[in-house]
Amino acid sequence: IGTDIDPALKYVQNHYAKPDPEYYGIAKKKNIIIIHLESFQQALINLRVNGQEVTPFLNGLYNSNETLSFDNFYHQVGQGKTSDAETMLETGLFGTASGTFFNNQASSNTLEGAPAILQQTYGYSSAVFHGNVSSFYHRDSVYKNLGYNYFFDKSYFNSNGENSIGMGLKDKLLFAESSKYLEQMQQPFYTKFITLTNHWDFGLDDIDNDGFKTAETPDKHVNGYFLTAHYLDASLKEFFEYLKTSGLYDNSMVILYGDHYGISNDRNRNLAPILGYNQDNWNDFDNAQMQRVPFMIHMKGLNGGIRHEYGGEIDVLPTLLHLEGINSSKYIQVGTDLLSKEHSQLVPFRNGDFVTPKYTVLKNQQDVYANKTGELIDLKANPNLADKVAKWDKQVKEKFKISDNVQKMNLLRFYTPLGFTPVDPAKYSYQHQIE
Ligand code: GP9
Ligand code: MN
Repeated sequence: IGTDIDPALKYVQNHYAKPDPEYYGIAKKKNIIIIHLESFQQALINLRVNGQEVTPFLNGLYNSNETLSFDNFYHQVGQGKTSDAETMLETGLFGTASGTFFNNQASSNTLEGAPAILQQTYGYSSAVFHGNVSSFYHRDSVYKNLGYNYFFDKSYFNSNGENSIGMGLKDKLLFAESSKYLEQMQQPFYTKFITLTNHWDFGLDDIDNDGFKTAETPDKHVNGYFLTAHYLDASLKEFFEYLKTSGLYDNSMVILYGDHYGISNDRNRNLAPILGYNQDNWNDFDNAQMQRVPFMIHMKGLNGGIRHEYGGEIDVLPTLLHLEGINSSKYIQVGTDLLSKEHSQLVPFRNGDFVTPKYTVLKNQQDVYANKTGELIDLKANPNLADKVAKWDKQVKEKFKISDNVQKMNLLRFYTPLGFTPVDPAKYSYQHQIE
């Protein structure tokens, strides 16, 4: 029957990955600052263009021993792009197979999201900062449904003239102008900064270029991508300086992630030479490799390092809850804690392709590549591997089915986790100032 939450509950129980005691609860009641790096791919990390580091600040963070950095972390968005990344991070469920969960169901479905869980468990306040209008992706109503106390959208900032580019406020201004709101928030807080300048079509005003000499490929969007990523990086440097001088740094955990690719597959050949690859041999396997995005957890005193576990955006919320010392097993979330010894390293893409530590499986199991060599494997000559691939494919389909059914049939209205109070969106109101 369509209203049955039991398969989802059973799925979550059977797939729960219990936390590593070394990390469980280490960020309890710390402020949480999530930084959504728009269109930011892992390939930018440690990359040099014309001898200059594209993202020197992020590289420093990535290589810091107070950062847990992941170098095999993939985006898992579908058509909902940014909003799918938000769906996964806030709710532990995927975006929908087609269409956009935020635009369609997220305003009316029952959600059991991160802001509500953190508020109810430890009294966190919560806010989103973003330089686009509040109606985009229906964020205005979805955030209420997630239990966000505040939404500082474009209307809170002066985005006139040179202050904006592309879809809205420039990142440096977003961070600088948000501080007056951030420092007034009741602590501990859970906040999310959704950056915007590193968004297609990667335009940057000359006044915002600090002298970075970008690539000169035949693709002006690829060239622009390095410039806007470099600008985003500088905005983060300034924000961290602010966090340190304000003292917020000392009791905050900062989580940074790239939401999805910036350069689409049909343009990757133009990117290839900059990354040191031969563009003539570029293929689907290489495209799949490019779906890696950064995931970093930074906190003063953290025992960090670069981790090689495979994972994706769906795994962030269980990871975050365990860092907070909250057992995630009573919530309907289909990912697993990246820091758990029991973490599942089978990483599905929203189109059904998937990656494991050893293989990349594309086109409905038709193309199976060995990650180490990039070679296509003949499954007919490898029946054992063929069986494994078929088994993984079943697991991927099951994971999506559980997630999709919860959203399609609004199943969380039939299941309130012990101790959780359903969110009443009517209790939230955001005053969007008129410019
Ligand atoms: C829009 C911004 C970009 O406000 O978050 O969304 P995207 O186009 O990347 O989905
Ligand atoms: Mn995006």
